[in-house]
Amino acid sequence: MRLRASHPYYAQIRQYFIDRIDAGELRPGDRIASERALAEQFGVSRMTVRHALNQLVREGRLQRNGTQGTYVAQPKFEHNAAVLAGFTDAMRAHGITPGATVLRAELIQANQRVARELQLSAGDPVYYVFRLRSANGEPRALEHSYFPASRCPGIETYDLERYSIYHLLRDVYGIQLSRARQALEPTIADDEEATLLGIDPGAPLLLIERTAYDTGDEPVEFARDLYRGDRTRFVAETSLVVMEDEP
Ligand code: 16G
Repeated sequence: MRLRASHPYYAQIRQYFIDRIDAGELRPGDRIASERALAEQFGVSRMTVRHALNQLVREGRLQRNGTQGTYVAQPKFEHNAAVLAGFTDAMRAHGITPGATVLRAELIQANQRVARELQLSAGDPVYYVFRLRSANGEPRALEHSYFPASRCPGIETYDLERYSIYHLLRDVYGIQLSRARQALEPTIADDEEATLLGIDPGAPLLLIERTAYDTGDEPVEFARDLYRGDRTRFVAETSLVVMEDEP
């Protein structure tokens, strides 16, 4: 492939790999040639090749395997944003083993934001659970969840690395979730988030804020979840809503 002088070289190399992956010529698990070989092939510096490959890694198109090389990544996991499911059930539905590491689980006082989402007063007691979630052992997401303490007393005494919180809400506390409001926005990993998720600081994350309601339409969870942008897509199916014409 000849690079055009009018466009940044790294961007053309990035596009070259995207086109070959989309065409199925490069498949998940295929090894990419070395930086040196690619630099020679394209007639550019190794720095330029590295710039393109780094971007493809951040985007989840390629994956590095330690010092062993760079490979075409597996497709991103697709979360169905239109279905109200917990992490455990969403993973199991795809034959993936979910994991949880509890980083914090404690009774705290709701701040203004948490109180507003849970229809409480600031200072009211809420359980705060901070978990690192994994899929087949690979870090995927950081979850900050808040639950009104009055609805699930003692939830922090359960082994939250073993049990799904949504299962505990249903089976122990008799809470049936019925709907959730979710907002998605892009953000980037800070140093601590990057270390926990095994990605570079500044790598893209999807922030999902979710307020989940029970069948009585009472809010029972407010969550701020950070999903790895290189491994996750959220998909929602929509249908046409016919609007009345303005008179
Ligand atoms: C999902 C929810 C999160 C909930 C968790 C429960 C989203 C964006 N977030 O990650 O709010 O706390 O599931 O998972 O869907 P669990 O039932 O496995 O504990």
